[in-house]
Amino acid sequence: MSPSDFVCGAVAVLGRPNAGKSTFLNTVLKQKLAIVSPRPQTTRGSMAGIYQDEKSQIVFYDTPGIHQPKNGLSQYMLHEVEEVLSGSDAALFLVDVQDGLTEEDELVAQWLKGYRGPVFCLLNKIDRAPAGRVQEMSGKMKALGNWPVLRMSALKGNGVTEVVGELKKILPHQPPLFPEDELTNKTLREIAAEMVREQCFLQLQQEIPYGVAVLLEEFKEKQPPEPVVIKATICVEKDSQKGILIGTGGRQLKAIGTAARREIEKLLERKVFLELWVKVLKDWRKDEAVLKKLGYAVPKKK
Ligand SMILES: Nc1nc2c(ncn2[C@@H]2O[C@H](COP(=O)(O)OP(=O)(O)OP(=O)(O)O)[C@@H](O)[C@H]2O)c(=O)[nH]1
Ligand SMILES: [Mg+2]
Repeated sequence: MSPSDFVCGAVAVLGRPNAGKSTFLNTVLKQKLAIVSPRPQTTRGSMAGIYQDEKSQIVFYDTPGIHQPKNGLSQYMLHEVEEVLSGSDAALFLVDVQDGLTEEDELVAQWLKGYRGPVFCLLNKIDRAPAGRVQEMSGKMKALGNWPVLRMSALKGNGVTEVVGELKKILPHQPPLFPEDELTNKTLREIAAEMVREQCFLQLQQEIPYGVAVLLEEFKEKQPPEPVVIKATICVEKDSQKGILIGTGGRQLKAIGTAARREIEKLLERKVFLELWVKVLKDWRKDEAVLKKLGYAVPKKK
């Protein structure tokens, strides 16, 4: 194969919150990297997942769900989407077929109005919708943007290979952007912190997960069979949330820690010792200085 036969490009994975973007990233990579929960706005930053085979390298960028911004954290999330979109060769617009066309889907379509690259609309969660609904959504999406429409279940894997196949037809012919064995642009430390946050999204009720941020304090790899030692602080916005997060007799925090440790152990394929602390950072989502400290600040324009 000559180098000019190699296909490589960056692909933005976009959609409203909860459409299944992070699930898609994990399925296409056959590896759990991005955190997933049934709640909208789980993902806060972009993450590259690098798909590779003999003839191609596709750098998929998972992004936060597009929504109407409410606070400093929202602004950061949307800035992450903008950055990915402006650097991508193609975009995937994921739609949840269960809910029909929503206002947020229309907002995503607005974002794509000025986009120059090719767009595919992916009707996701077809395992959850009758064929008639999928057909109806297909018509609505064509009317909205006239993009090619594909159907898939990111969760079950149906249709995912076809998406990769379609991308290979339109991505540029150029050498790989990343080294062959690279899977993501995030560090293991960053992913481990996200896995703690994921458990907060899965285990805590109501608004509490939205006010959670995780700071990784220590990540020490020792000689196996010694475990990797990870220490992290879970930050919440209010004193009352601290008590709920810890739970009676520390049970809630322990449950979060146990589940997160298991996920991190799968990722690292090693034993992990995970220690969690809880701290209150009052209304941090509205505080620019704290947002910066947590890595959620929009960079200032030069
Ligand atoms: N049944 C079904 N559920 C799915 C499918 N894809 C995703 N889900 C579920 O939908 C929920 C949201 O999935 P995510 O991958 O976190 O969605 P997201 O678009 O990344 O959401 P945000 O990060 O909040 O923007 C989770 O409960 C997933 O298990 C699918 O194809 N079928
Ligand atoms: Mg996500």
